[in-house]
Amino acid sequence: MNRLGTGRLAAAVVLGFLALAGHAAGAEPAKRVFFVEPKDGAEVVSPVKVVMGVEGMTIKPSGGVVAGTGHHHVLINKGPMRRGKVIPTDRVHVHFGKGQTEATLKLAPGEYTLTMQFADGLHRSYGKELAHTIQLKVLPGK
Ligand SMILES: [Cu+2]
Repeated sequence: MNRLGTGRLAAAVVLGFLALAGHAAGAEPAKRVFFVEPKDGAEVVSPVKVVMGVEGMTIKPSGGVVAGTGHHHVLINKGPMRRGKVIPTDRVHVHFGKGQTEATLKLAPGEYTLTMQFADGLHRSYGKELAHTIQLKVLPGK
């Protein structure tokens, strides 16, 4: 009946300290955008989940222009757009003007070049410094 000293530990609560130092320490963080998913060279099936990352800039829905902010775009079978150029809206220039960082793209099977392009509130490209291009192979679905 003795259950003494069973060594049952109180739940160890680990406090996670959020490392916000990057912004507070004064070091200008490198500005970049990047595909979190899919990875360069990935082979996927449609619909393709896309996760878009950004560092050194703040996501803001389209509308007014605020320095240091913008929203993501995915350009299908295109490279980066020249800085200042307005990104068209059509089937191959997809805007995420609500500030989305995730999306699904319906793509027919084949090989693709996908470019993430960050742009300001008036959809004006930030240029190749804030772009990331990957290759993707979409395989036939089940
Ligand atoms: Cu846009």
